[in-house]
Amino acid sequence: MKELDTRLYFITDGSGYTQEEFLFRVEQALLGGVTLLQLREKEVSTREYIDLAQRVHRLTQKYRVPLIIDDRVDVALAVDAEGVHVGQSDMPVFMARKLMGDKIVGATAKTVEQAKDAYEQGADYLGVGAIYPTTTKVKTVLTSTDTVRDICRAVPIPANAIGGLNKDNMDVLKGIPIAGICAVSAIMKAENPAVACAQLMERAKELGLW
Ligand code: TZP
Ligand code: MG
Repeated sequence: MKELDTRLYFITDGSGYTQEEFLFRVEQALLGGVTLLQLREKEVSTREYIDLAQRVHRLTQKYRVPLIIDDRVDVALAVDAEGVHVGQSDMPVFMARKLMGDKIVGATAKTVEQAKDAYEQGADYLGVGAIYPTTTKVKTVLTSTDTVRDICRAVPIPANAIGGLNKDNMDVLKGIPIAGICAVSAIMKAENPAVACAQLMERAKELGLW
């Protein structure tokens, strides 16, 4: 299994920000201690996605944080990102694995069956959720914390909880052997992303999440 620190997995959403503001927030989050970063931009052209991914990659390299590209294996390979994340309606995990070689391949799982399937196809980690309703652009259904626990027990790879999580509602994860949490809004929309990251880490520590 890969050495992968998924404790504080920041997923981007640049909507509403200029590129300058966006990159500033990404760097603040890196300074705040995110351990893994996913570029997830839905409404940009391929050229813009590559351009942005290169800029973000320069930042993640500076802070030695692996960069994961959402959905787009071609973009991940083009910018030599450290990995890709595929959802249930994206490229199947085994194909992404074949194309990505030894790089990181993450997958979304909402059920134990999907989790086992992703693991067997070669996923390195799982994103499990949504734990809470989310306003981040995503078509998703809620996943119970019991399912999160069952998934953690069913597969040997790290599983992260995702969806509507913030420092004030993470307590529902207490006692569940997740490897980390994923957050978009709690970091992206925070007044100060660096402070928000530090607070998320602090709260996770208080709750003994990892
Ligand atoms: N997958 C399940 S929920 C979600 C994704 C990408 C969005 C999470 O965003 P937020 O803002 O942390 O709720
Ligand atoms: Mg996707």
